Order: sequence, then structure tokens, then C-alpha cells
Amino acid sequence: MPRKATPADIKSAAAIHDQTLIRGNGGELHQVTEGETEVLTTALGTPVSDDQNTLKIGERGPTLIEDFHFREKIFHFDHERIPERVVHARGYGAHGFFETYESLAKYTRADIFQRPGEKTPAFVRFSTVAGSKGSFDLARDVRGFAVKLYTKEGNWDLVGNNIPVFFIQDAIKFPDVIHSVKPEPDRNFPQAQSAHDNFWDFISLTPESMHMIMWIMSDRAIPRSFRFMQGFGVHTFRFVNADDESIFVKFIWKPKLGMQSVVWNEAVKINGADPDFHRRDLWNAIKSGDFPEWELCVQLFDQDFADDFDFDILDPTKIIPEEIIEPMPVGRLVLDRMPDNFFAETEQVAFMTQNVPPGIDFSNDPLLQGRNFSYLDTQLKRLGSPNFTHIPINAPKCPFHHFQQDGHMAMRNPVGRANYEPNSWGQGPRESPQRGFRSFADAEGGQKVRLRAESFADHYSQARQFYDSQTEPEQRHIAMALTFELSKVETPVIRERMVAHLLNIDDTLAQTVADKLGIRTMPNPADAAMPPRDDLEPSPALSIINNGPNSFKGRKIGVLVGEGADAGLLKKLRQAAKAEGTTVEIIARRVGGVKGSDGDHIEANHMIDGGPSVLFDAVVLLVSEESAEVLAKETAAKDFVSDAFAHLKFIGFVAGAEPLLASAGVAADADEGLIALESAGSVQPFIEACRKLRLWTRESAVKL
Ligand code: HDE
Repeated sequence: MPRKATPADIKSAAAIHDQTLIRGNGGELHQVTEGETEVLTTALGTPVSDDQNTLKIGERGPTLIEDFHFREKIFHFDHERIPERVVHARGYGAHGFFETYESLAKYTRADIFQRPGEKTPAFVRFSTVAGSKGSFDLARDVRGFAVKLYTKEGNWDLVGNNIPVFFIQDAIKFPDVIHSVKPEPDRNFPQAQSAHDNFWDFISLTPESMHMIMWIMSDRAIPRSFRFMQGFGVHTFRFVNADDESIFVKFIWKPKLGMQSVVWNEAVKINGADPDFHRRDLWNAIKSGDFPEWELCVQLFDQDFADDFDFDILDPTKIIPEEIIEPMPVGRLVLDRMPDNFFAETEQVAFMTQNVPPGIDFSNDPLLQGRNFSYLDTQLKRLGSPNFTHIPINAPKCPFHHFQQDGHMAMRNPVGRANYEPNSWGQGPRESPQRGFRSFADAEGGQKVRLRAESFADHYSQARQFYDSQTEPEQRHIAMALTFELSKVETPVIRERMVAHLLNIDDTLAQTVADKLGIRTMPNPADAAMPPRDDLEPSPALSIINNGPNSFKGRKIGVLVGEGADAGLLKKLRQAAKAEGTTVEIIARRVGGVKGSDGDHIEANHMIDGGPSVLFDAVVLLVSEESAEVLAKETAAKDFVSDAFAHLKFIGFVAGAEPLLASAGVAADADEGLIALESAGSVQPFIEACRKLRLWTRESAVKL
């Protein structure tokens, strides 16, 4: 028998209500007072009286199916997930704008490039490729760099990566390369890792991937954050101007803050300490008003250049070195707003390579041609209806008129009689040969064949050029990454096959990897479809270290403080960091913080176990001798110091910190990366030293 709510029920509901915090207009949290919150309703607006208990027969009885509120709530919850992207599942997006520098009307009629200073709304999604949605951020992987530009003549999606080449030359191989890198189908591991047999088996049987392998084994595949990586359109595209003349174009995004990567040992530890390292970095930067920025550069070239160039400009495993065609900056992209809702925007955003406005066109790159099919197809699977363009994040921001109608979840429906054209009712839009998208009228001809062009046959020369263009530490990292990955391969013949490929790239690299893997008999070089060239000039633009930012802007210093920490020095450090554009975060034994030398409280951002030095670009040890001795006994504090040293970071310290340094096995005078902060005057030189980001000369000492 139904019973009236007892005083106990009313009391518990009131208690829940009293504990509810809501945000005021200024964003501050405060406790609700009666009448302040909106009444909870069902999806159809029926007010709900009790959201804590299902409708039952008697207080211990069975639940009634008539409880429509419960059923609707659970039904909706059960259907909250949509299929994650088959690749690039883990991603993070932000809004911003693109600002055009100069008119490019000479080259393209694309509306976005016509007026200097014009701002076009943009949405960008960064991603990893192999891992699933919940995987960690610092996988060794390519990063997606997908940009949606809401231009006045339709959405332009430049769906790029942070690496300018790809594993394969023909789209028909995409399912194979992706299947090979994903968790193996019988055991369903490893997650978000290429270090396993299937991947290297496929790669060792696919010589065209060798250039990409050099990039993916380099530090490009473990970026410090999205803000410090380049982006590439990869394929050759076309610009087409108002006279229907065309020029080839390659797109490059260059980060204003310069490039930076982590080291592998650090990546592994970051994944444990903060699996959301990259998304948190973007969130924090944008929320604090430090808006990341990239410059869009174009490499423009004509058919004559294409005919003379060493490689086929349609081959997506090749680059055009910047020293051969200098990238021309044409605008800037600024990310200044996080989505209001991750699912609605970042998860539902649908990028499609075939979204190009008039003035931008495709080349015959066989990978691009295949992508133009795949991206539309995949959105239907993921978003479940051909009306996914009605979702605000995907809808154009310019006027649009068409006769598409109906289908699941149709939000915008035509009014009036005409839903076709031409019609006699004088209703609806008509095509425009002048304004409309016109494909570049390239002459095509030939037999139907399944063939790979001869001009795609050189698989090693640019791999070698990339390797030759790296600094010594970067070359070492490539050797170490290959060794690590192949050490996880259980089948010796796959390791040997890879070494055979490396022999076509660089003998020393091949020998180093073979030695470190303990391969006793060196294999013969792999059969090459075309002999590798050794006459390609190194391209200094390909090195991260050679192109450092010479600034510490956008980076983060972790200051480990102890009781009685020098408040004056901390103040000076905060000032100098602010002037540089660097963030300071405080780490203490307790998150409650410590008392500074001036008696004031120093609030901490992290307790020591939650703020390891891998989360920072440089560290400062601001501890009195007494607190250094206490910290010296704690593993987390010792790791803080020894990791910072091993990861080649600059370490500022006060005299009292020496017991802590000693406990971590770091000599205070080990090298110039250890900087004694003797007085306020030594703070600025410390910040300036940090502009180098890492002390690469330390690497041989720490044997990373
Ligand atoms: Fe993609 N790729 N891709 N890809 N790709 C997808 O589309 C595909 C390739 C890239 O943040 C999918 O919406 C094929 C190159 C990014 O939402 C899918 C081939 C480059 C993103 C797809 C490639 C990319 C994707 C999966 C070989 C760099 C994430 C979900 C021909 C230029 C976009 C989706 C986002 C996503 C297909 C190769 C970049 C399945 C068939 C090369 C950044 O359609």
C-alpha cells in the first residue's frame, strides 16, 4: 500500500538539497537557498517529485514499470555512447579563429584568403591515432591536427597530422596499417602502443612506410603538448583562382611557441602521473588566457616544379623540404575558447577531407582520394544519421540552401511546396556556375589499372634525409625508440627484417639498433625497389632541437617548497616567470602548503606524490636545510629531483636544498643546468637558462 512520505524521507531530501552548491553569476559556488534552483523535469517537461527513489510497491517491494521518469532516465543513459572513432578516438578540441594576413586572390578564389585581417571562426581537434578514447595522452603516436574553418563559402576541413608524411601510399592499405597497430585481435592488447609484433610485422613488410617510421620513432611522436607541435596537410592540394588557374599547395601549421617534445622515459612516467597531460595543458592555457597560436604557411609550386622535383608530389610518403620551397605565412590560428560541452562539440565534430570551399581543390594523391570517400562514410556510422550537419559544431556558419530533407533526427525541414529544382513555383535555391565550386579541369586519361606509379618507388632516400637532418641527441632518440619498440617484438625474424631496412637508411643506425637488440649476425640490406640516394642535402628545418623557441613562454616551472621557504625569492621567481610568460606551480609535502620565511602561508598546487617533476619543464628546490632533510627521506621527493636531472631539466636550488640533491645522487655542481639561486639577482639568469628547454649535453652522463 502506498504510504505518505515519512519525516525521515523529507529530512533526507532536505539534507541533499542543503548540500547542493550552485554557481553564482560571478562563477563562485554557494549553497542553494529555497526557490533558487529550477525544478527537475523529464525530457518532455513533466516536473519530477523524487529523483532519489524508484517507484515501488511498498518500501522494500518490486519496482514498477510504470515509473516513466526512471525508465526515461535509464533509457537515455544506456544510449549515451556513440561509436568512438575507429582511428583518432582520443582527442581534444578548442574553438578559435583564423586571421588572414594578405589577399591570396592571385592564387586562389577561396573566400577565406581574400581580405587581409579577415577573421574566420575555427574549431580544432587534436588526437592520437591508435589508442581508444580512454587511453593516455603520451603514447608514441602521430597526433591528429584537424582544423575546421567556417568560411563564408562553406566549411573547409584541413584534416592534418603533426607529421608531414604517412605510412602508406594507397588508401586501400589503410585498414591493414591500422589493424596492425591496434591491440592484437586475439588478446586485445597492447593498448595505444605500436611496440608489438603485428605492427612491426606489417611495417617490416611495407618498405613505403620507412620515411614515416623515422618520424614516428623521433621525438615528434611524443610532443610536450599540442601547443608545441607543427601540423601538416600532408597531401598536395590545389589552389584555384577566379580565372580557373591552378597552383599546387602544401599546408603547414607552425606553433608560435616553437616545437618541444618530451623524452621517452618522461613520457612513460607522465602517462602514470597524468594520463590527461595534453588535454589538461590545452585547457589550462586557454582558461588562463594564454591562447595558443599557429601560423599557417603554404608551399606553392607549379607543374614545372612538380615535373622536376626528385619525388612525385602525389606521393604522401614524401615532403618538399623547406629549404627547397620556403613556406609562406598566410595567416594565424588562435585558439581562445574551450567547448562548453565535450561530447556536443569535440566528440560530435565531423571532419571530412572533402569539405573544401571554392578555390581549394584536390590533387590525385591516392591517399587523399581514398580519404574523400572514408570521412563521409565514417560520420554516418558514428553519428547515426545523414543529418549530422545539423549538429551545431558541424553546421556551416554561412547561409546555406538545399533540398535535402527528412532522415533520422532532421532538425531543419523545408517549408513550402518545392523540394526539388528546377520547379515552376519560383521557390528554392538554384545552382550558380559563377559562385559555385568548380573542379579544376585537369586533363586525365589512361587505362584502368591497379598499379603503383614507378615514381613512388623510392622508399628510403627521404628516410635517410630525415635522419641526417637530426641533431645527435635526436638521432640517438630514434635509435633508442627503434630498440625499445623492437625489443617488445617477440619474433626475431621481424626484428631482423627491420634492421635490414635500416641498413638502407643509415649503417650506424642499423648497427646501433642491432647491437642493442643483441642481433648476432647482421642481415643483408633489404631489397630496394630503387637504390637509396645519398645525395639529398640535410634539411635543418626537420630538427626540433635546431629550431628551438629561445623562450620559456608557455612552459611551466615546478617549485618544491618546504617549511620556511624563502618568500622573497619565491616572489622574485613568480615575477620573472610572469614576465617570461611562464607558469609557476607549487609542490609541497601537503597540498595544504607551507609557511614561508615571512610567516605568510604558501598555498600548494600539488602534494609531492601528485606533482612529480615530469609534469614541469624546469624545477626549483626552495627548501630550508631542515625541510630538505625531511624530504630527502621520501621517495617521491627524491624522484622529483633525480627525474628532473635525468630528463635534462634546468634545476634551480637554494643552499638548503643540498641534502635533497645528495639523496637523489645529484651533485650541486654537476653541470651548468644546476643553478644556485643565491640571491634575487640569480632568478633572471635561471629563467634565461631555461629557454634552452633542456641541457642536451647532460644526456651522455645520465644515459637516458
Ligand atoms: Fe584519417 N581518418 N584516414 N588520416 N584522420 C579518420 O574519420 C582515413 C589519414 C586524420 O579529429 C576517420 O572522422 C583513411 C592521413 C585525422 O575527428 C576515418 C586514410 C591523415 C583524423 C579516416 C587516412 C589523417 C582522422 C576516423 C588513408 C593526415 C581525426 C574518424 C587513406 C593527413 C579527425 C573520422 C578528428 C580520422 C580515414 C589517412 C588525419 C576513418 C581511409 C594521411 C586528424 O574516416
